[in-house]
Amino acid sequence: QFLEGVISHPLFQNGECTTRFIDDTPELFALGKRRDRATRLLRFLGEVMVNGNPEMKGRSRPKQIHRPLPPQDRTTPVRDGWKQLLDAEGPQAVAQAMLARKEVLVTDTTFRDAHQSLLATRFRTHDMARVAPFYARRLNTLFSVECWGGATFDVAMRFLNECPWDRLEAFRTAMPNMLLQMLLRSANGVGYTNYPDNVVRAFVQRSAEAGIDVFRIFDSLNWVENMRFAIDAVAENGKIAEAAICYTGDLLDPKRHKYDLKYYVRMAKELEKAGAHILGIKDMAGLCKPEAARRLVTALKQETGLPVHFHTHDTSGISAASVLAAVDAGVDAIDAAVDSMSGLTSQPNLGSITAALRHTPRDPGLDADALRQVSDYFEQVRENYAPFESEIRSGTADVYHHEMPGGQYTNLREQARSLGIAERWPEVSHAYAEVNQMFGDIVKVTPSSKVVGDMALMMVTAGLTPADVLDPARDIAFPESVVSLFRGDLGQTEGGFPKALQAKILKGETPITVRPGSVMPPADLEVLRAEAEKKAARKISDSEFASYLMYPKVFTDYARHRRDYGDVSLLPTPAFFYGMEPGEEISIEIDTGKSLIVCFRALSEADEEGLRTVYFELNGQPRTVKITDRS
Ligand code: 3PY
Ligand code: ZN
Repeated sequence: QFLEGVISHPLFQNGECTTRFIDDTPELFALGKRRDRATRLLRFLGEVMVNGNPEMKGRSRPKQIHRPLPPQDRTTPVRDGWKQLLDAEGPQAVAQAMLARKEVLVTDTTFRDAHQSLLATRFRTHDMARVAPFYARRLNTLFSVECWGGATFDVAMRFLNECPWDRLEAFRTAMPNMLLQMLLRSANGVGYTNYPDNVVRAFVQRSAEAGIDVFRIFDSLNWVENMRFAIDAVAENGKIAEAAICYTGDLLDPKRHKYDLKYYVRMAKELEKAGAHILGIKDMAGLCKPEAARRLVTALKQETGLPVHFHTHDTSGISAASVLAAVDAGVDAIDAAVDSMSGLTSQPNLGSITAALRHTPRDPGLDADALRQVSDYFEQVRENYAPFESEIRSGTADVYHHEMPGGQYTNLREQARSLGIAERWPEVSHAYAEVNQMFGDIVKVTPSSKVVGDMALMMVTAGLTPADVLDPARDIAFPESVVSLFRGDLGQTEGGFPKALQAKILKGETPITVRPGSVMPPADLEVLRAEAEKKAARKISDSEFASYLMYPKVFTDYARHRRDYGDVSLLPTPAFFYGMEPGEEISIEIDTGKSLIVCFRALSEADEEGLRTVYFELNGQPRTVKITDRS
């Protein structure tokens, strides 16, 4: 390709080149680099057209594929917002401004929790980044855009072959006036296990530098000891530490004493002392009924001096009532998802909540027309992800029985499906509730929820009852995640682990009762970086190193994919998942203002070596790639 560039260069063709031609003509290298990027992307498209995107295996193609156009507004200026207040005056000033405001503030969760909970976290950067500039102009009065962390980090690399940091950079550039929010699992970072303190610190620092403003920090067992370190790290970076209390059980039920109002107030006070700027109520399963929300918000507002931010899921179908009750009780901020991405296991409906509050003293004052346009856009976007939809059609009161987080519900159903027990879902969800009781009624949210899910699946597939599991005479092969939980690797549960079950699971091993980070040796960052670079076969950036620290294997696989196929996040979603139709043309913006125009022409039959030729036009020039047919 480089030679092609030399030969086709006008100076070369006119015979005007000297011996310094190559040294003096840097665009030859740029051209080569661009061609190389194009070749790799064509190879990826060819693979999808011949063998399918591996992500689509076992899933059916949507009935209709859309080419959604994001709403545009080039006239409304990008006005300063909460981001500028944070940058100029710091997190305390943001907290004070929240408390001083009469109108309720709103966080839009569409870019993170909504698709995590509805579509197995599969939204690609391409579909979100395109609408982000519209947010900056027309939805700039949102308190924040939750767009990063949680499961998005892992899924971006593992299944979408995207760099999560590139995604963050795209959001940061497009929304310079808005607070970008992430979900941080305290010592579990954005992973499923406790990391050494220096890894958590490095991760928080890199996230802050890369553009995160609000860190919603929670611990999967509500163990404040595990949250302090993350809260400190966020504050050290001048960002907002929203420390979240995970809501579980039912504080209205006089028979359930463990998670009562006193429990939540005690935890809130500990978090306030630990340096939180905002208190989050993280109702990850959507269990917080309207009256519970009213009492909880009232108590937290009375007992602490912090702004309170309410997050819930609509699994039951009545979470909007809880949000409105929280607003009535004086909550400072609420979470919702744009209409077409709301409801069921996702957040309640942003447009409807805003409409319900219009002409009331707490009217959030959002632009209804802009919300409608964004919702229309995401309606089409969502249809392109139809293979990832779950089959849930309605809200269900069953959630009060199993207490499964919205983000886990669809995943666990999918796991049950892959184990061939899809039709036994009611048994799985019942087993989940039984496991929770066996484990001592614990908080269930990533990663503790995964442990409960692993155990429930094991019991259903092995035909075990709780009595079998607890029977001292019966040998049980507990999943590794269960052993780890009872060893204390994720921290301590409220009221402690049930002793007899713990002894059975640990088989004589002594559990830890201190903060796991306090006994874990610090990671040797230099050695790990060298290891990461060796595996990636190149130098890596600080961000990529942070990815490696969270997910060594996933990052290594992602780096290999990137080397072989380039930056596939640039491809439009239909082409990425489903390939292209003959005659179809797509534009791929590889750099600001620089696009490749790719047209798919035809696909040959396999030759005797099993190779198929994919015929493209790249910027009007014919190009072919040969792909092994693995069918
Ligand atoms: C996550 O940790 O990803 C969650 O969304 C928990 O609710
Ligand atoms: Zn959530």
